[in-house]
Amino acid sequence: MSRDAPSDDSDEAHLKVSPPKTSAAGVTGVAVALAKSLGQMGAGRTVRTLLRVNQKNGFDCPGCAWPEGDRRHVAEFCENGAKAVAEEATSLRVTREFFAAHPVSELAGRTDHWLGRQGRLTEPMLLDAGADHYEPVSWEDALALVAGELRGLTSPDEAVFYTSGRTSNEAAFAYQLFVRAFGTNNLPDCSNMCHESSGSALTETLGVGKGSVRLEDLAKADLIFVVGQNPGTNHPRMLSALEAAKRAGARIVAVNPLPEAGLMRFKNPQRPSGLAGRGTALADRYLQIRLNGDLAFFQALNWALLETGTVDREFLHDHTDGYAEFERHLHDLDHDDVAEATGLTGEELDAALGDVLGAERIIVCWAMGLTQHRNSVATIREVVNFLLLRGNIGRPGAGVCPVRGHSNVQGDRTMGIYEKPAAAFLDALEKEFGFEPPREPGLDTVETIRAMRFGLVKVFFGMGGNFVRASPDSAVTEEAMRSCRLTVHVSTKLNRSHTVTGERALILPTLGRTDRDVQEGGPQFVSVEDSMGEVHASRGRLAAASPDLLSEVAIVCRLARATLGDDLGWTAMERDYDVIRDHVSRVVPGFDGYNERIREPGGFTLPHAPRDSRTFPTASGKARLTVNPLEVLRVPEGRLLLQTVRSHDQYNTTIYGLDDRYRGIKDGRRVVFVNPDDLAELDIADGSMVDLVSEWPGQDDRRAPGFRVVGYPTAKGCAAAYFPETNVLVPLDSTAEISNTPTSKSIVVRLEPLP
Ligand SMILES: Nc1nc2c(c(=O)[nH]1)N[C@H]1C(S)=C(S)[C@@H](COP(=O)(O)OP(=O)(O)OC[C@H]3O[C@@H](n4cnc5c(=O)[nH]c(N)nc54)[C@H](O)[C@@H]3O)O[C@H]1N2
Ligand SMILES: Nc1nc2c(c(=O)[nH]1)N[C@H]1C(S)=C(S)[C@@H](COP(=O)(O)OP(=O)(O)OC[C@H]3O[C@@H](n4cnc5c(=O)[nH]c(N)nc54)[C@H](O)[C@@H]3O)O[C@H]1N2
Ligand SMILES: [Mo]
Repeated sequence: MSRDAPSDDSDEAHLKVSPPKTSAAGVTGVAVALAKSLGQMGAGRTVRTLLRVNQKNGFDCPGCAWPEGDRRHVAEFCENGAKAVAEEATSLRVTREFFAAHPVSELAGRTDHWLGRQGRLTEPMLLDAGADHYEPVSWEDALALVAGELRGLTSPDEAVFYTSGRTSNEAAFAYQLFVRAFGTNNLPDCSNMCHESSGSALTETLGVGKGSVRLEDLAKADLIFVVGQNPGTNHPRMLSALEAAKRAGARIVAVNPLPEAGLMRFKNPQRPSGLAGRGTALADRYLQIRLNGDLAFFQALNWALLETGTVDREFLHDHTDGYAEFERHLHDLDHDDVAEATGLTGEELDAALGDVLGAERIIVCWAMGLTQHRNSVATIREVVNFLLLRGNIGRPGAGVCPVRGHSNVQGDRTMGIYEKPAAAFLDALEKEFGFEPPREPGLDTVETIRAMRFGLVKVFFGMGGNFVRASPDSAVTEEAMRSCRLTVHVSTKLNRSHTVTGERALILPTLGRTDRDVQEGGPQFVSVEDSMGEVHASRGRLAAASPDLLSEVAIVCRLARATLGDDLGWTAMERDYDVIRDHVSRVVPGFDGYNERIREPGGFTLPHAPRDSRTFPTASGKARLTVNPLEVLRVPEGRLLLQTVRSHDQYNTTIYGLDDRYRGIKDGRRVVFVNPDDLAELDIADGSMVDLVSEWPGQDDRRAPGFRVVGYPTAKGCAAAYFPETNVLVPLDSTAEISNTPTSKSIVVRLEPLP
C-alpha cells in the first residue's frame, strides 16, 4: 500500500470548519493579501512591490494566465496575485548555513508549507552521492557536472527536461533549442497535467490548440458558461471581466459540483461600491452537476438544438464537416444516461437550453474541472460541437475560452516546449540553426515516470515546478525519481522535489519575475503570452534575491555551452535576449518583428485563424464536428468520486497558508468535503476522521491517511479534497484518453473511518 509524504506541521489540530461563503473578493480579499505580504516582505518593500504589479512596463503577475487588460490602474492586483508576489519577493533566505543545519533526511520529513516558508534559494547546492547534506558548489562546477552526465549518456533520450509554466518565452525557446540540439524531444511540462486535453481537442476540431476569445469578447457575449473552474480563487481578475460582462447584459451559467463563492457573488475591490454592500450576483444559473457529467450535459444541449432545429445551417454548411455522423450519433442519445451522469433534473436542463436559445453570442470558459478526467478530450470536443452548432466560433462575443493556469504555460508551448513537436516547427528550427532536430516524439509527464521506473531515465532536469509533488501517484513517482543518476532543479524556492532525489542532486537557484535581470548586454526584460494569445514584456524591478542567482536564460545558455560548445551562439543569446527574440521571429509563426512589437505598449496579439477569419487549419480546412460516445462513470456501491482541488491559500504545490476562506476551512488542509446525504448513507459522521483509499483494478489500494470529514453541499456521490496531499491516490495509469492527463478530478475512493 502506498502512503503519502508527511502531513502538515501540528496545525491540523486547530482545524476550524464554518459554513461556505456565498461571495468572493471585496475588502476582505485585499486586506488578507496585504496582511499576508506584510508578513512575508516587510512594509516598505511590500508597498513598492505591489504597486509595481500590473503597471505599464512592470512585471507580469506570476499568479495566473488571465490577461491583464488595461494596466493603468495602480491598485489592480488581486488577492491571490498579491500572495504569489509576496511568496516570491519574500525577504527570507535559504542559505548554505540552512543546508548545513538541515540534512535532506530531515527536510524530506517537512511539509510543503514549511519548505516554502523558508525563503528564496540563494546559491547553487550539490547533494553528492551518499551525502545527507546539500553543499555549496560553484556555477561552473555545477553546470560542468550536468554537462558531463549528459555527454556520458548512451542516448540523449536517457535525459528528461521538464518545464513548469512560469518560464519566460526567451528562456523556454533557448531551453527547447538546447534540448533538441542535444538530441531529444523529452520535454514534458506541467501542461501534460493541466490543459493538455484542451489542446488536443481544440487542435483536432478547430486546427488551433488555443482559446478563440479575447478579453473584449466577454463584454459582447449574451451568455457565458463557466464550467469546471473556480475563478474566485484561481483567476480572481476574471471576476472583474465577468462582472463587466454582466453589466453589459450577459447571462452567466456556472456548471460545477461545488457551490464556489466566487461564482455566486462578487464584491469588486476596485470600485468603492464593492467595498461595502452585497456586490454583484454573478451566476444567473448554477448547475450543480456531478463530477464527470459534462459530456452528457453538452450532449443533451446539442441533442435539443438538433431536435428543435435551432442550429446555424449556413455556418455548418460553409465551415464544418462531420455533420451527418454527428447528427446520427446524437439522435440515439440515452436520456437516462444523461440524467445519471449529470445528476441534473429535466427542468434544469430545459432552463439551460432556454438560456442558450435566448443567446445570440455564447462563450464557454473552462479549466481543470473539464480537463482532468478519462474522457476529457471527448468532453471538450463536445463543447466545440456545442459552439459550432450555432456558429459561435469566429465572431465577436463568442468562442472557446480554456482558462490557462501558470502565467506563461501557453507561451512555453508556443516556444516549443512540447514532447510532440509539429514537423513544421522542427523544419523551421533546422532552417534557422542548421542542425537536424530529433523527429521521434519524446516522453510526456506520465510516460517519464513510467520510463524512470524501468530505469530508462538517468538524468532529470526540471526548469521550475515541483515534479514529484505535482505528479500523480506520489509514492510511485518518488520511487521513480530516486532511480535517476542525477536530478537537477532550477528553482526559486525550496520544495519537496529537492528532497526526493536521484543518486546526486543539484539545486540551481534562479531569478523570479519580480527580480531585476542584468546581463553583460545591459538590463534585460522577458516576455510572456497570456491565456488569450497576447504577448507582452515583463521586467523585474526588485534587487535580485541574492547576487549568486542566474536568470533561467543564463542557466540554459551556460549549460548548453558546457554540453555542446558555442556553435549556436549561446554566449550572444545570454548577453542580450534580443538575440533570442530574433531567432524566435524567424522560427515561430506570428512573431515577426518580435523585438519591435514587444516594445510597443501592451505588446501584441498572436494570430488565431478561426478567431480572426473563420478559417480552420485542420486537415480538411473546416472545423470538425465530432462523435463522442457517452460512457457514464458508474461508481461501485459504497464508493465516492473524489476530485482534488486547490484551496484559496495555495499555488499548486506551494502552500501559502492553511485556510480556505470561501469554503469555510481554517487552519487545516486534511479535509474531505462530502454531501451530507452520502454521509448518512455511508453511516459516517460529519467531523469524524477517515482515511481516503483509492482503488484501481489489479493494484494494491492507495491510501491518504487522516482526513476530517466535512459535510458540504457538493453534488451527490462526489467528494473533494486538496491537492497535493491527495496525489498519492491518483493511479499513474489513470489518465485521459489521447491527452494522457492524470484523472485528478475523478478518482474512485472509499472512506475508511478511523477508530
Ligand atoms: N491562487 C491560485 N491561482 C491559480 C492556481 C493556484 O493553485 N492558486 N493554479 C493555477 C493553475 S496551474 C491552474 S491550471 C488553474 C486551475 O484553476 P481551476 O481549474 O479553477 O482549479 P481547481 O482548484 O482544480 O478547480 C477545479 C474546479 O472545477 C470544478 N470541477 C471539478 N470537477 C468537475 C467536473 O467534472 N465538472 C465540472 N463542471 N466542474 C468540475 C471544481 O469543483 C472546481 O471548482 O489556476 C491557476 N491559478
Ligand atoms: N491531484 C492533482 N494534481 C495536480 C493538479 C490537480 O488539480 N490535482 N493540477 C496539475 C496542474 S494544473 C499543474 S499546472 C501542475 C503544476 O505543477 P508544477 O508547475 O510542477 O508545480 P508548482 O507547484 O507550480 O511549482 C512550484 C515550484 O516552482 C518553482 N518556481 C516558482 N517560480 C519560479 C520561476 O520563476 N522559475 C523557476 N525556475 N522556478 C520557479 C518554485 O521552486 C516552486 O517550489 O500540477 C498538476 N497536479
Ligand atoms: Mo495548471
